[in-house]
Amino acid sequence: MPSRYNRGVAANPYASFLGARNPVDVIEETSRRLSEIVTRLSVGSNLEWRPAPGKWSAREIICHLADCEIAFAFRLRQTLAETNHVIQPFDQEKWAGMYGGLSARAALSAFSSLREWDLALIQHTPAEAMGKKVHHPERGDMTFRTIVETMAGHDVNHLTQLDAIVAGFAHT
Ligand code: NI
Repeated sequence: MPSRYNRGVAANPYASFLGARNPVDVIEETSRRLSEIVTRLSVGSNLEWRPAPGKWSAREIICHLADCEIAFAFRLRQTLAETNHVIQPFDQEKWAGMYGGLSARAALSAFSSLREWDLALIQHTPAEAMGKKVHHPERGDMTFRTIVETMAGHDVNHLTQLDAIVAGFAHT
C-alpha cells in the first residue's frame, strides 16, 4: 500500500526523538551511553526499579534494546540482500515476557556486539544502497536509510527514559 494511504502512520515513528542529529553518530555512541547507565544503576536494585506500574525497569529497557538490535540486524541485511523486502513486525510486549531472569549485563554485551556489527555494515554500505526500498506492513514503504534513522530515534527514545531513571536516583 502506498505510504500516502497509511493514515498518518510515519515510516519512522521515532523521527522526533532524533531531530536534526546525525543518525550514525547516535548509533555509534549508544553502547557507551548504555554502559555508563548500567554502571550507574548497578547498585542496590536500581536496575529493577519501575518508574510506574506497568512501565519497564532499566534492565527491561536494555533487554528490549538488545532484542530490537537482533530485529534491526536482520532487517538491514534483508533490505540490502532482497528486492523490496517485507519486514516482519514483532510484538515487543510478548518478547518482554521472556526478560524475567535475564541480566542487564548480558543484554548490554549482546547489544554492544550486535551494534558494532551493524554499525560496520552501515558504514560500509554504498551511498546508493542507502535508498534501497523495503516495506513495513504497518509503517508503509521506506528505505534502508529509514531503518538506520529508526534505530537512532529508537535509541534516543529509550536513552531519554534511562536518563530519567538515573536522574531520579541522583536525588535520593
Ligand atoms: Ni522501544
